[in-house]
Amino acid sequence: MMPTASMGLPLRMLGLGAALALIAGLTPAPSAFAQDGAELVISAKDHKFDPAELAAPAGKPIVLRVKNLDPSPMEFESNSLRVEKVLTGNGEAVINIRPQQAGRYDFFDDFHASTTKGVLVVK
Ligand SMILES: [Cu+2]
Repeated sequence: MMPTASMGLPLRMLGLGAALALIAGLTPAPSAFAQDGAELVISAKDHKFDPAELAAPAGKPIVLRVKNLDPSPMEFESNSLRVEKVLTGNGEAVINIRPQQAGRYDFFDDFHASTTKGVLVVK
């Protein structure tokens, strides 16, 4: 019994460490992943993106942090980037985008598609 019990604790601690590492990866501090690419932040308020235009380097992974500052849910969506993510009211999400070629990539809030639009410029 004793060897099993004493081995169980380090395993649980390892699990906690991995969980903390995951949480740490969601903080604004630059992660190893972001150092290779770009980390961008965008918010939506009164159903408008701020900023409405984002810029990122071509050929590098992009980490996009989306903050919904409105009390109603939104869906961050881009057909060209193949991204679709629902956010709760006042919710936040981190979206990992694959390296892209230079170009303009439209995105929008699919729940408010006529008012909430933006573009990611990759160059
Ligand atoms: Cu959608």
